[in-house]
Amino acid sequence: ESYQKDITLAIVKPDAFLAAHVDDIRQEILHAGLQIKAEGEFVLDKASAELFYREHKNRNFFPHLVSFMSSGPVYVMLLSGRDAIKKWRLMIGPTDPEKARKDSPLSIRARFGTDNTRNAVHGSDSHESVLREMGFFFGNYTEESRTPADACQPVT
Ligand code: DGI
Repeated sequence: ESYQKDITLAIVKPDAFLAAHVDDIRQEILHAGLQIKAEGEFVLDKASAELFYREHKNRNFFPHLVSFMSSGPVYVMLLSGRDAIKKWRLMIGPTDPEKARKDSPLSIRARFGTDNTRNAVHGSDSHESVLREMGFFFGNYTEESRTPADACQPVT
């Protein structure tokens, strides 16, 4: 269904949040013709970061990833618009900012990312991920026993 391509979840990670890039990134999203349907600042505790990235739990970089993602506030946005998943993935660029600077120099990770861990932003990679991830932050998620409603503090 075309609907499946039309929402995605964007996260400004702690590095880009700390560097005050949230407003720039928000503006780029809107200029690209995507809408922001829900948004908010969150602080992930370690258990929430582990749950969010649990598909990587056996990777050697997992502890580093989890401590980074729980090191400070993140800014989460639910985006909608035609081909939102693909569009946002193109805007953010490759996972590794070094590769991004070579292959996709205008991408967000090329401009704001530092290394494989501190890569500025997240984008969902599939519709299944969108559903899981949006529930994680914005509710209506029943598959998991633990959600940010229990574990994350929205910052006001
Ligand atoms: O969807 P992406 O964020 O582009 O990439 P992913 O889902 O494969 O990995 C999720 C995050 O895990 C990624 O944004 C940064 C971290 N990561 C992935 N691969 C590596 C990595 N971190 C390190 N240090 N080394 C890696 O090879």
